[in-house]
Amino acid sequence: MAVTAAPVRATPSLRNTIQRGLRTAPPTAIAAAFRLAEAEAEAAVEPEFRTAAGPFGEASRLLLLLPAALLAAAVVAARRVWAPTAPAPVAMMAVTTAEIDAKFPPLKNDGVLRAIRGQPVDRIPVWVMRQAGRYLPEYVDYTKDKEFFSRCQDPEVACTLTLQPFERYDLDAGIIFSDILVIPQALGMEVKMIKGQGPVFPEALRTREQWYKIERDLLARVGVSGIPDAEQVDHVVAHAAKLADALSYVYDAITLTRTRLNGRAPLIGFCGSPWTLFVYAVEAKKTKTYTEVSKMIFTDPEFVHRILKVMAHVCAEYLIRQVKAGAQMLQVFDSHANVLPPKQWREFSLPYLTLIAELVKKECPDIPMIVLPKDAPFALEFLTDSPYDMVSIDPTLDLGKSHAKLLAAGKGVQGNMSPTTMYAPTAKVTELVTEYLADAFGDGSEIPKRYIANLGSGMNPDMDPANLGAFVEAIHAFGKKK
Ligand code: 1CP
Repeated sequence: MAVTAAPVRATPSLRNTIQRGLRTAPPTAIAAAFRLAEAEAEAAVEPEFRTAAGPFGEASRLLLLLPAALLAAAVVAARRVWAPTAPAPVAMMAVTTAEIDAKFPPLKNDGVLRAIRGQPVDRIPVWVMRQAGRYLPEYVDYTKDKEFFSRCQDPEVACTLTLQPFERYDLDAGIIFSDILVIPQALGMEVKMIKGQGPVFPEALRTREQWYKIERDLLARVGVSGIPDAEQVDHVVAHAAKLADALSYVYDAITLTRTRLNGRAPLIGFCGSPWTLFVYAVEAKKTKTYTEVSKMIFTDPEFVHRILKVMAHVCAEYLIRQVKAGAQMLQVFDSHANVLPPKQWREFSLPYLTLIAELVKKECPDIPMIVLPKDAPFALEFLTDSPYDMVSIDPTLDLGKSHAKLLAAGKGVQGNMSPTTMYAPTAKVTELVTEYLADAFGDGSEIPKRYIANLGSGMNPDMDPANLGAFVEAIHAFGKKK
């Protein structure tokens, strides 16, 4: 009888049956087990039976494959015992904001929270981006001998800087003094804030080998080693909560600041979007072309997704910890949303923004969340049915139309006066703000629902502090009977 050299293979249906039974095992382990089992079975079969169908047809083939199947199951089971698979994240008890509120002084001004929930407010609430910053002489004076990230890492300093603008303005929210780049730092990347240049990563993130090492080092921090490169990512994700411990200085700053705010206004916690953090880490310094991230998304999208997945899980855990430390609302900055064409934004940013909000809301169901897709007007329509409560819009969008659109979707709008307004003479600022609100909302006979006023990208170092005072007052005056 002619003997063919056709290798023995598990039939697809048999393979499926076993795979269904072993769904909890990682696919790579199952594939490896099958390869091993097939080789074993083939070696054990007498040569005359090694034909495509065998002398007794398909039945004998299945019979021959039984030991292979059993062996596959045994190998998978053994692997699970000897090499631990990524643990399932520990289910946490959901925490309500009321439980956290009980630990802090009562809130005297809840305007922003009421606006996010769609409750009536007696004035438009307002805060601005970079309200703690170099436009304030007291900020310059207090920080002159303190390196940028050391300010973020010292809760006393971060608290002082967050509270400084409250000495001057009747603000409706404070944002904790920190930076979006503390996450890459916490993941083990070096970030320097260089005067005149902004953030710089001395080692740009460009290769899989660099990222695998970052994952390996993160796992070593939580006592896990010996995981193959391909499987590391799931282990890192499973340990995201523990990895967020590295940012305990932010949580301490939040607790201290909320206590010292003494209920004057809610405190905002924040993080950067995974995509935005990825851009900073890969480009490494200021860029106008975004060459490196663009090359990466079009040549190795799977690798990009792997990084974004880790970032998203760590961001979510970081935000959850900020809430537990006292943050009363959260904002996610997708500051580099504009780098992506709309289709690619839907692939590389939106799913991770959504994942963050879902993970946070699972554990902190009633925490208000705002998302800022900067300079990406196309993003608005995709955020109307996202888990975010409010979208922060930039000055490229029409306030009235965006507000109506989001209101119809049960969400609110934050934004979006152009910061260039702050270069007008102080008296003119009042006029411009009144006009801008009237254009969007009419004569002011009603205070718009679900609206928080804000100022584009915020205050620049060369802006007059008096103009922010005029801005805040004019916002508050809108809709008030003269
Ligand atoms: O009041 C506040 O807003 C202070 C807290 C805060 C926030 C919310 C700071 C302090 N940074 C941020 C967020 C942040 N950081 C964003 C998102 C907001 C945005 O899109 O503008 C971004 C992109 C960063 C990264 C960053 N930090 C840059 C680069 C900006 C760019 O164009 O790429 C720079 C220059 C910084 C430094 C920084 N962070 C914060 C301040 C006050 C400063 C300026 C440095 C200083 O005043 O000493």
